[in-house]
Amino acid sequence: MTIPCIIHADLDAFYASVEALDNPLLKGKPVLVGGSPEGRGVVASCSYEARSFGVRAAMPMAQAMRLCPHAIVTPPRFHRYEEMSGKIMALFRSITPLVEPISLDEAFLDITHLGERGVPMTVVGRSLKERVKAETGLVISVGVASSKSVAKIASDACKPDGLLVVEPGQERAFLSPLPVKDLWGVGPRTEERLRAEGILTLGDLARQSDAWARQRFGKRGPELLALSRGEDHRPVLPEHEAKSMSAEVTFESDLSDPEAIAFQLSKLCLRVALRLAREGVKGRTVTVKLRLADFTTFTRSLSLPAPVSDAAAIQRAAQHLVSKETRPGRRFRLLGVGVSNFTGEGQLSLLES
Ligand code: TTP
Ligand code: MG
Repeated sequence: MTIPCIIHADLDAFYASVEALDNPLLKGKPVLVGGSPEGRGVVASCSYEARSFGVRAAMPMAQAMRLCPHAIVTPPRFHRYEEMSGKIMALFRSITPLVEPISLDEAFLDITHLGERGVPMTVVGRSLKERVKAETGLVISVGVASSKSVAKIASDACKPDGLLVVEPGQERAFLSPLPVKDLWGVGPRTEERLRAEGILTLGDLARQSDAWARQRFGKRGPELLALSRGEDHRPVLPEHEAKSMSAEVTFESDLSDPEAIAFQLSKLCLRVALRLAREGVKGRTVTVKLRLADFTTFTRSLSLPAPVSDAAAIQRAAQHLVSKETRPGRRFRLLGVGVSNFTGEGQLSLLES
């Protein structure tokens, strides 16, 4: 029987690393990416230098600055992160078509075909890390294992700049000493409930019976038990079909003038219409994405009576949504337009491709 070989790759301090890549003055320094310390901003990403002062993601920026007063704070540049993410995912896909992106900076890769050919997993992992570094300048941590769950825990455990291969048969020994919160799907509440039962490590959990787990956590209980034992048969699912098509733009300087916004919107609608035409699909839902000067981001959607694909129709709907959000003094950093809820002849070919 073939043993699956799965990689979980995750960029180290993604946003902060991209900032240091683009501005070498930030290299080796505590860097915080997020909202301003004066406002109610939080840390989205922090360099490992900042982490040594106790700074963590999702911490209020003001608190992070108290812990690390000499940190350099920079606002996020989502466009740039999306661009880098695209490069990394393309690089992953050059190794295997079976790539399942989980977020901008992490993905599962099914490399069972390389394992079958006898390529050692440490060699695959090391060469993946080297290629990412050489082609993008960024650093990834890589976990390799026989399942998604174990690979993900392995990459988390070896950060930063790590490579950890859990050999087949060693899953349970690897997981056993780790705290239960390291398991995907165990949040603070489940952790607390397990602690109340005296269960602190994955080894403690792995020793329980299915009946015990079902009684306490319902259907999810036995699933958690299986994961704690390193049993996970979920396949790596590459993205097959586009479910929406969108375009967005981050402005050089924030926009508040309704006419200037309408002009930008018209350009975005044209881009989306071109992409829909290329795929031969129409969509019934038009969505706009808006990001304010303070980084508050939200979307507004409208479902139309009939599917549309032409720029003018998309623009009418998008403009209607945006007009409700523009008001004097409100400044926008980013504008996006998307069409989804596809129907039409093209849909079949899209699904097949
Ligand atoms: P993570 O991979 O969780 O964090 P990271 O890449 O900054 O650091 P590491 O993986 O080395 O622990 O998230 C990826 C990006 O997602 C991160 O750079 C910024 C963004 N993000 C937020 O915006 N808010 C958050 O609370 C978290 C956790 C991440
Ligand atoms: Mg990361």
